[in-house]
Amino acid sequence: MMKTRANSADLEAALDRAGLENPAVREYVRHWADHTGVSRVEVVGAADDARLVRESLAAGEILPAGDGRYYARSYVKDTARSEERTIVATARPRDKGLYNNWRPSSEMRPLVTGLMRDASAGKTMYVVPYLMAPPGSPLAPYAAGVELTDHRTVALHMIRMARCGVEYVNDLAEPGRFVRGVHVTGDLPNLGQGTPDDQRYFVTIADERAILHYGSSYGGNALLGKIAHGLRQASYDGWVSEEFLAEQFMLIGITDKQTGRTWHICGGFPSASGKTNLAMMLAPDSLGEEYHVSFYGDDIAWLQVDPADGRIYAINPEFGVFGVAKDTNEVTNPTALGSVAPGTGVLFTNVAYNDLTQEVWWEGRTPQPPADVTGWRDWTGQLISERSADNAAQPWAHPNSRFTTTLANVPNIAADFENPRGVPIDAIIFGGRTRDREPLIRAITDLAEGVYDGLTLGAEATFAAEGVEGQLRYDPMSMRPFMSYPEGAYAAHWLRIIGSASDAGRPIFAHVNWFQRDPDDGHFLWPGYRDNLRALLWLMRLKEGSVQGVQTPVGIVPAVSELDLEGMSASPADLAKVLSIDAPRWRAEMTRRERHLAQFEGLPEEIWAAHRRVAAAINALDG
Ligand code: GTP
Ligand code: SPV
Ligand code: MN
Repeated sequence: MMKTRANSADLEAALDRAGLENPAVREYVRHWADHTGVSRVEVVGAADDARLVRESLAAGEILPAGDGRYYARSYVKDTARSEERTIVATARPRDKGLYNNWRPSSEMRPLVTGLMRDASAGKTMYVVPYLMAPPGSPLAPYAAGVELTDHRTVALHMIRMARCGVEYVNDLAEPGRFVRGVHVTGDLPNLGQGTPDDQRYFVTIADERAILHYGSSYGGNALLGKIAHGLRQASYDGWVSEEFLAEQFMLIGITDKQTGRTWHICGGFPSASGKTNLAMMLAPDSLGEEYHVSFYGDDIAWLQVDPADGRIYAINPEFGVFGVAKDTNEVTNPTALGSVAPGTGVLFTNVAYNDLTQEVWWEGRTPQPPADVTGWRDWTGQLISERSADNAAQPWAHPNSRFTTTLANVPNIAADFENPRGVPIDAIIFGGRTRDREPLIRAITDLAEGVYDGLTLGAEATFAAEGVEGQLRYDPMSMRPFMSYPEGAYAAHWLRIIGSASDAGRPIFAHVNWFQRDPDDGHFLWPGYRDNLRALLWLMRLKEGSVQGVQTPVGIVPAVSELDLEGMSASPADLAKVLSIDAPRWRAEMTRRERHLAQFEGLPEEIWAAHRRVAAAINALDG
């Protein structure tokens, strides 16, 4: 059957109807509508959400999951970001780093545009104008974008994850200054995912501010505002302009209810290592009278110095949460459950779903899966009751299954989360998912040692990206999958931006680890989740001078007596372990770090000096 192409009169009428006035955006839409061969074009924003939901339900693309909640399955081989297929392309070979999979744009643009030619034939192109910043932010000039997608569910996700509407691009000071994101789903069953014949390409052409993603409709592969723009493009822009940092960071406030003082902390943990959970943390019951944690962001922060007061300010450029479902329950994260309650418009992806009751379930939601399996299907759509014996032990939900909900639904959202200036940062923390060596928390006061600590952040691999779970790998500042320029320059840019804060405005650094385990029985030595607040409160007290901690070669760790442990259960032996420095393990780690850092070209001498200082101090330790 001949598929009709959008004719130019209909296209112009669609743009007019939506009030899309920016001539550069209109030209961009025309070009790609023609190139991808779509049969219709529709401009959508937040105001279209209810209608798009109705249409998606009617088409069976999403299913109802109770009142004002929705469910979708992705294609079975399309369930996580693919790091091997993700590429940063520019015209400058000197932009090549260790992790950014750099390729010349002269090679990548024709390749991907070739794959996209007529690849959306017969489909609708959803034009999604968005802003990755609170409106009026000093960083707004870097935040405008337009995603073109041929997938309606992707548009629904974008509306939840970013501020969407024509108003964000109509009045740009420079009409042509917006990120051009093209998302073409492709023929998912025939893309050879994970084989030598893989057809997928997720390319950010950073020096042209263009994003071309082909071959997926899942998460960061398809929601281009989020990590492709919010992290890869933005970190490149921040570096080239020398104005800001864009990092895979959560952002929270901790308020002392008695004094009203709020501390703001941001920090990076690799994918699926606890950012969302920390940002949604409730104070432990025993501290709930005294402290409140507020949510600003769980995945991305942009940081800039305000010369007016010399402090670092952070914004969350996002408008929603794309959170890991696994292990989310009333005990671990009641806030997350509140944010996906009836009426929130939440979209679940790849969890288990019950056809008859419209309930959803995932591993860790309850200790055991529902006893009555009637109506339950796993994330692939297979009825649990019809599973073969071989598959009986398979999880019902995909380990990277997620929920997508807007920030305003998060029960502990900060009152000032839309403040365009952002919030002043008191501390920057790094945390890996590591089963040994890394103590609960170690504070670092020296700038170069803080940046060095971020560069040597490591974590065990998770299911957020395709790959092997459990293997330790370095993930500098939790940006390894999102790095857009060379690591040496990245370190120098960090030293420059944070170093331009005034002395009084400089944040303290810390490294945290909630995931240390007993080597014998594997239990977590620290209870984690809500109790993590205790470590952060200690850090704030340290910064203010009311506790001293214990100096070690890798930073200051708490004395047990300095941690507020009221109402918490952990054995004295476990506590002692998470607060100690294991000299032999650290010595072995320093050798690995040396090899890791040596791979980075042009690493600033300050970072090497920090490494040598820490290594010498560890060598001087007993044991
Ligand atoms: P991305 O969205 O992939 O960037 O991940 P994230 O860093 O936001 O991770 P998230 O908070 O979603 O946590 C991932 C997994 O770690 C979930 O299954 C959590 O239940 C688990 N987790 C988070 N915090 C803790 C903790 O303090 N202790 C333990 N044991 N597990 C935790
Ligand atoms: C991550 O993998 O770090 C995420 C999810 O936050 S995605 O948007 O798919 O990148
Ligand atoms: Mn993330």
